[in-house]
Amino acid sequence: MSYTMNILEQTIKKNPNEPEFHQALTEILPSLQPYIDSNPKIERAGILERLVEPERTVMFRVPWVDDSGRVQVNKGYRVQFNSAIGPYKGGLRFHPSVCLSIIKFLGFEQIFKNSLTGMPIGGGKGGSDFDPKGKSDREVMAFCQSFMTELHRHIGVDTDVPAGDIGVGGREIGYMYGQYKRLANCFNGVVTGKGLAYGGSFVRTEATGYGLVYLINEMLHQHGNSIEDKTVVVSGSGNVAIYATQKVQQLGGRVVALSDSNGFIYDPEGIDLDAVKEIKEVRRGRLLEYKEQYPGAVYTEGRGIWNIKCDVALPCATQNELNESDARELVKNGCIAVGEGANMPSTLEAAEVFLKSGVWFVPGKAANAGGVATSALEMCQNSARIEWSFLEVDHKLQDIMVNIYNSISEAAEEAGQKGNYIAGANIAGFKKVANAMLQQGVV
Ligand code: NDP
Ligand code: 2IT
Repeated sequence: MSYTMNILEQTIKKNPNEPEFHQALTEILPSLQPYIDSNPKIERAGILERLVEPERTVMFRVPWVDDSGRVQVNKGYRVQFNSAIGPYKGGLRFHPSVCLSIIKFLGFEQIFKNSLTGMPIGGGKGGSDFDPKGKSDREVMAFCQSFMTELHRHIGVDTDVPAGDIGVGGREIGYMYGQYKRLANCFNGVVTGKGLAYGGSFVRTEATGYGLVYLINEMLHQHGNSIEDKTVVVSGSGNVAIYATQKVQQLGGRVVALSDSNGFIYDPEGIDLDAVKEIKEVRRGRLLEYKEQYPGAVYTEGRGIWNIKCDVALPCATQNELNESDARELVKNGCIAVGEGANMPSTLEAAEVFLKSGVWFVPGKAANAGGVATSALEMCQNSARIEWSFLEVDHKLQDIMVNIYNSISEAAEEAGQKGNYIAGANIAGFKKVANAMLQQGVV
């Protein structure tokens, strides 16, 4: 059995009941074999044995008091996966589905993603099974303060720098940062995604969605095509989906559908993003409300967004939201490109369908890396105590996304798998981390 398959099998056995982590391992490890074959030092130094085991995992209790005076308790997590190339960096997710398996899959992916950005950041992820939906501002604040009361002792500007993810946006980051500052008696850049008034960076809010579209547009350009005039389906209607939609529209494409966890909206005229932003960002409402303003739009309860005909599909909601039959339907309807704004939104089988059908498929660790890359730019500005303009940060983001596309494309070609951006992203991300680990000895 090959080295990578052996590690895959052993790691799955050692970590039972972690299906999402197993899925990420299965997607990544076997694709590294060609690179490892030509670099035998990697196996001798036990790089993979070490890479699959988080350097540290913190799990803790988060007690807080709800508006009716009752004590509530949630689970808190921070998985500090790998610090070979920089301090642990990665978001915090607040969603009822959060468990160790989900945080480990996200943390493991983050190692490769962060390496691809070219910035000095290691991989980590955290979160809680807390559900911000339907909670008052005061309840969200109480939860965030309690969460940070424990987390603060494990993080630091040169140790671990959290940010947002599902269920964690500007409001939650603000409450957590306020509590950190109070406990640590220190004003620094320990979290990213901060408000512009207290150390946040321009473009961080937009970065993941914008970066996704910059990368997909670059890929289309290099194939003699572009996003202009394309019909695009975007899933989700949160941070990533909203700013991906905005960038597609700015570049002349037409987004005809968005979704949330209840259903999806189809507006053949093109989605009115201001209406969506008002519903989602201001009222924290449901996408169903879009129909009140646009009776011509069709709202469908449940799954089914991938049955809508499109040229480009951008899954931007959550893991495993696009399965094999969705992929077949997209291919049948003439979809030419898929860019993952979310982390691991396509199942292994769906990704296989895209590869076999010749659809240009860019996995999340490359396509959505603009968010964490801009977080790293926020860290730079905080350390230097300076502020770059919107245009400066936006240009840096564009350069980073073009570089990522070039490096995953070259790595795929070097591995003899031209156009396989899954293998390309995994190998390109792995190289730098493996080299750093080799140089640092057995730690
Ligand atoms: P948000 O919380 O802002 O939005 C999430 C969206 O996805 C909402 O529309 C939500 O619907 C939907 N969604 C969440 N969970 C589910 C589910 N289980 N089933 C169906 N729909 C669901 O999160 P983000 O936009 O920040 O994150 C979206 C994805 O992008 C995630 O995979 C995240 O890991 C990834 N990502 C985020 C980055 C960032 O900078 N924020 C960076 C890189 C990747 P509803 O409102 O009904 O819950
Ligand atoms: O999945 C991700 O890359 C994020 N949620 C963003 C992480 C970050 O540190 O900005």
